[in-house]
Parts: sequence; structure tokens; C-alpha cells
Amino acid sequence: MSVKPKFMAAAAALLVGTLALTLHAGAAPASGAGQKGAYADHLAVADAKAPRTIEVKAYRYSFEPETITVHEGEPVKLVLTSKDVTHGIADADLGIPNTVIFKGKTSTVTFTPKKLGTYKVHCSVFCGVGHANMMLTVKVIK
Ligand SMILES: [Cu+2]
Repeated sequence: MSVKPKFMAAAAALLVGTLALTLHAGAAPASGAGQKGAYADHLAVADAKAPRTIEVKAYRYSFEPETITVHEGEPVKLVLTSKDVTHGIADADLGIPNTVIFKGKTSTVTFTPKKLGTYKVHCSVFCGVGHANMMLTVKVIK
């Protein structure tokens, strides 16, 4: 008399637990797969649109690297820093707006080259006697 009710209670608890687990397990794959799918799609879109990042250092009277190679139609993000004074870059043909590079700060500019070719991007901020010869060569390839 004392054993049976306890057994029944345990059995009932087990049954409820199993049901809950089954329901949970039944629901999990559907929503899990949906989320995973959406996440994967999101990643794919992000990867397709994420600009390629290139770090460029400016200093009297060069850019480092002196030449960068980018792909036609591929967005590029330039991360620009100056080692000494204020410099800048700008190039209408490449679609680079005038971007000032302050010493001790990081400037970024994103552009998408539209046309193949080799572009000479001059420093856009007067920085001293060698300013006129300070340029970044941008090669746009397929
Ligand atoms: Cu300069």
C-alpha cells in the first residue's frame, strides 16, 4: 500500500518528463535548422559584401605599401594612418573622396574600383617639399 502510490507517482513523473523531452526534441530540429540556415545565408551575404581591408601608412613622402592591387568591382576598405604629419588621399576616377589622414588617428575610406587600370593617387594634403611626388599607386585588375 505504501509502495504502489510512490511507484505510480514516479512513473507519472517519468512519463511527463519523457513527454516534455520528446516535445522539446521534436521542436528543436525544426527551429534549429531554420536558424542555422538563416545564419548561413546571413554569413554568405556578409562575405559577399564585406570589403577587403588594406592598411596603408602615410609618411613624408611615401605611402607604405607604395602600390596596392585591387579587383574591379570588389569593394576595398583602406585603413590609413600617418607616421608624421597630416596627409590625405583622393581620387575621383577611383571614387575615393578626399580623406584626410591625421597623425595618431586612423582614417578609413571604402571604394569600389569600376575600371581597370593603374592609378596614381597623390597625397591630397600639402605636407612639405616632397609632397608633389608623394603618391599611392593603385592597380585595378580583373
Ligand atoms: Cu603628403
